[in-house]
Amino acid sequence: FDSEKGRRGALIVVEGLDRAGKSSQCEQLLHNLQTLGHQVRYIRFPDRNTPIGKLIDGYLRGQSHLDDHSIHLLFSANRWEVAPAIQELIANGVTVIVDRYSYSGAVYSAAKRNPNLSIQWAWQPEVGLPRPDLCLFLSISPIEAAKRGGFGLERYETDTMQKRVRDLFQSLLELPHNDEICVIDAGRQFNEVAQDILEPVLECMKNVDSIGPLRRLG
Ligand code: Z5A
Ligand code: MG
Repeated sequence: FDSEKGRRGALIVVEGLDRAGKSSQCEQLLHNLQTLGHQVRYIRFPDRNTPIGKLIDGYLRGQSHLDDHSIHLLFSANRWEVAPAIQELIANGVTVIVDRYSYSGAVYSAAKRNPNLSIQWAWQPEVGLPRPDLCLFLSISPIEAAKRGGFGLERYETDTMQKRVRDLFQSLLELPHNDEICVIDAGRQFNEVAQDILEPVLECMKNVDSIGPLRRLG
């Protein structure tokens, strides 16, 4: 459909706080775009199925211990191993929806407050990865998030970590160069949130030619 028009795909990232509904909204967005006839793929990070992803999964479940820098670089490596496939899909006119990306990568590691692991350090391995054309940030209050299922099972799911992550994401959103970020109030009804996501995504896909070729994170 899109490739007939010779248009590249768009790189759409969905980021946000825990239990904001990222994964369920990504599935819904995939469905909505496919129904409209677009070529779309859905990718999530961490991708727990690759050899690197399996190490990350064991760590998150508390089955292994890794140095903070080491696990940080594994999360980044997990993105780098998928980056060529993302680039190829985009070049072939396929829009790629990505569930969590470099922003989660930098923020969760920095939230550990390891004195030798600043957010600046944490960002460096992300430099050069495909840059999102649009990043939807799903925002939710701690009270709303706590009402949703499955909390407290993995390593970072503690109140202290969640608060720090919230503050760090907030400071990232306030940086002036992040013009591709669109904040969505994810504490509402599922369908309302889905509609709020679909509009800017369709707009981005339509205007992707004016952005030019896929950019890289700087
Ligand atoms: N991490 C990292 O440290 N470094 C990195 O580079 C990356 C990640 C990429 C695992 O990630 C951990 O890895 C994560 C960050 C860290 N640590 N923490 N904490 P993950 O993506 O695998 O985490 P997850 O298990 O998928 O949880 P999540 O992403 O936080 O959840 P979500 O995707 O945002 O929400 P959901 O699964 O779609 O929905 C949660 C529940 O809420 C579910 O029962 C839904 O049915 C319900 N829901 C969704 N929307 C609504 C609305 N609108 N109303 C009511 N209920 C709703
Ligand atoms: Mg998720």
